[in-house]
Amino acid sequence: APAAETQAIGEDVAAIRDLILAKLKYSVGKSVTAASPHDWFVATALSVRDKVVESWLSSIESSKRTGRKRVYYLSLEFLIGRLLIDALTNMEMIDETRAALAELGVDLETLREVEDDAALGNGGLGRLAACFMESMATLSIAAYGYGIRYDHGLFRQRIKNGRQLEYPEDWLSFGNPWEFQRPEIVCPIGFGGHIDTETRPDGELRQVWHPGETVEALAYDTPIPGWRGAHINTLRLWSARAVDPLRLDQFNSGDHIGALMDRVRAESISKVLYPGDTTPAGQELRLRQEFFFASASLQDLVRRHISLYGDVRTLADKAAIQLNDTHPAIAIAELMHILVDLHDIPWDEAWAITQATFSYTNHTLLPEALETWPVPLMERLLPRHMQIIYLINALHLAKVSGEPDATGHRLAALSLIDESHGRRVRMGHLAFLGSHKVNGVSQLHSDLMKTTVFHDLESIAPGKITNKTNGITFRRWLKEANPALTSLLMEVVGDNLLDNAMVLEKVAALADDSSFQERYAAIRRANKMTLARLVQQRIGVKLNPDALFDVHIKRIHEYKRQVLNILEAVAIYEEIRAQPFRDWIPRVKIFAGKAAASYTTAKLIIQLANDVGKVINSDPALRGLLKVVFLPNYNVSLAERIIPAADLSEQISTAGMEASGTGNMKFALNGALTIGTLDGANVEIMEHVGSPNIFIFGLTADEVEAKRSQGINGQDAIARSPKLSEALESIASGVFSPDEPHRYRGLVDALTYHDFFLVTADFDAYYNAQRAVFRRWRDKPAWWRSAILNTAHMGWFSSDRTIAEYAEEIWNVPVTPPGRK
Ligand code: 26Y
Repeated sequence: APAAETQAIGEDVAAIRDLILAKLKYSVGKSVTAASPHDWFVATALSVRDKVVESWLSSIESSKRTGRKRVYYLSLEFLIGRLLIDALTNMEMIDETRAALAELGVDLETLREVEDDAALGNGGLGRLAACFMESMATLSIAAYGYGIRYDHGLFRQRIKNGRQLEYPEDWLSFGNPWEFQRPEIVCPIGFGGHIDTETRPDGELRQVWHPGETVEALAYDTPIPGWRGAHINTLRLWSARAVDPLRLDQFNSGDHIGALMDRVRAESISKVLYPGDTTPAGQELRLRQEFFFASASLQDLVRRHISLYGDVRTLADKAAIQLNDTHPAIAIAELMHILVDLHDIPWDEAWAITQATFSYTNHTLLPEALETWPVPLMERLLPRHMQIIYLINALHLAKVSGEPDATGHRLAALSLIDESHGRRVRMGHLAFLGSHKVNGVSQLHSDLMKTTVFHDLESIAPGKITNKTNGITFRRWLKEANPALTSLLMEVVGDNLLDNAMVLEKVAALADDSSFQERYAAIRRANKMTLARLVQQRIGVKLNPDALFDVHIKRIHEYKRQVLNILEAVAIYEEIRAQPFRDWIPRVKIFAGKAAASYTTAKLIIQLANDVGKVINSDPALRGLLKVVFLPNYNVSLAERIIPAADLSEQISTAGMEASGTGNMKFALNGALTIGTLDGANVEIMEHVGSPNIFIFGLTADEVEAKRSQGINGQDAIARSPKLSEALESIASGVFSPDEPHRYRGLVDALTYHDFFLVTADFDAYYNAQRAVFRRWRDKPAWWRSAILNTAHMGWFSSDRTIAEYAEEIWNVPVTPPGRK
């Protein structure tokens, strides 16, 4: 670098060092000698936060000044992870900050590790919201995320005797340096009560809702910097608070606990992410959460619109509201309530504004995840909103009942009310009707939406369903997770890689270049060493970094078929024992993921993975050729460690069931080869990386449907496959659970007689695909060629591309790609 530049960097480092020292002293209140790593973390976070705030205030000012249309992303989940490295990366301060800390004898990597993950999400849907927030800022879209500030995010998972135990997560216990409390922004949220009819001055009638109970929503803002810090958006999370802190009379009369009852009840709304909803009390709490944050967000954005533009009727010109699944769909009824009841807008006009403002993303076709709420619960908790939903439904059904094909069957399918098992409100239907666009998250998923759950609704609104294939932010999932690979790639494509991911295509020209292959492979090797150290620390299992790292990390669910993977491990285990001296390929199967606390089968699958690992890892006959490890407490920051060290990415869901997947993209970008079904975005990944560079196997979505209609008994498939029957037999007979031989009898019986996820039907195809993986692995130049081509062709899966599509085709807002400063 030229001397002037070096000197400028030197000055930057000194200034950052002084700022960190000032923060440590005056904001943390610690001296250099007394400071813990956490103190240094806070001081460093606060110093980068200063730069973020500088740019944040000008972003807000400029959006105001230019009258920009705003995008509101409503999501019950934001699975953010850690923010220190992310903020430093996007503010382009990471090298200088690392150097400044080094001068103080502090290691940035140590500080990275002390930050708690913000785990305000369950899985893919929540992580997508976090990637989208980052890309919206990167593209200078004036966007707000709205959600709930859960006191406790996704539970902490521990594994004891192979079993999952859930513990409360407590991310706020050491404070949160990234957020700003906004005590002046408080929205009243009503529940229950009754409705009066009033006559307006103009003689029209007006419905007035008098809630029986009110809680307050308190705003907390977190700035979200885009790449190069050019634009900063706001994530506004709501915390629930009681109107009165306690009942003083009751407290003074000696009932100290009773005096706090109302407060506990109110504050329970933002207490935990996804409270168990297997009980009626749990279901009610979940609905209260949904309305709480939808209402607060709508009140807040309508207030902002009116203060800027004076007239709520122009809302749709200046605001686009995206519903992340149906969880916030009650916002549609809430906007109608605000427009019709509070602003006296005529119904039809209010409905037009609502439809023009809202759009809805669907993330799953699984029937158990399609939200419906019992009508009696809605009537009790949200009486006015239930009335509004009935009116929306009546007008909607009146429109279609005139059509020639309006049979009772069709009207029942179109209705907002499902009458088939008690009366329930279909939130997907409400979201569909109240939106101008509805999208799926991969091409296959969007196509399936039109033929399955939304078939009838699509027929009365052709063209409303569109596709927006998911993406991931390359800042986090390439640069922050895999800095060494990012540097290598930048040498080839230039340092605008994170501005325009499509430049990655240039890397394809080097796929066969042996010296490039060597450097690419060396980076993988180093990442595997790092992961091996972490595995050793966390679970005490020693891994061979030259083994093939075969990785299956995601929520544990039957449709994701971790069992299929475990069965292959068991089959290979038996083979190695039978023929120990064939030239086996050393392999490590890595699993991680959480099971919902109430999902018994998923928890049994975790136990099976652990039990199988225990036997295999300690069998000397294997001489380390096969290891099976289950890493506890999977979260965003663990994913950032595992993905860059993966050779093989397991994406093996039953075709038609995984809406998209986004982990699949993170792996392929980092150069893992995928073994997968033609499901979700795997289909598009195959189209981009080329079918020779991905291992596709198994039934297609159409074949799954056909097969299921013939029955889901697994006996034939098992009888046809000696390897499968042997593996099932050893699991069922207790080879892996000697302390309780029948532990997996039920699981194996289910696969044998009622194999809904078609594990047995796909086993041989999967087994053979794994052998094709081995053949490629043996041919190292061919393996690395495929890996490099995966990286090279993944640019399209940047969430910048996804967000640009939403901006143009759904939100009607301009985007400004980031540029070099
Ligand atoms: C209402 C409750 C039962 C519920 C809570 C959370 C239902 C669904 C969810 C979460 C769903 C989810 O994470 N879906 C995933 O969304 C990703 C982002 O689009 C997809 O990539 C992934 O395939 C899909 O399973």
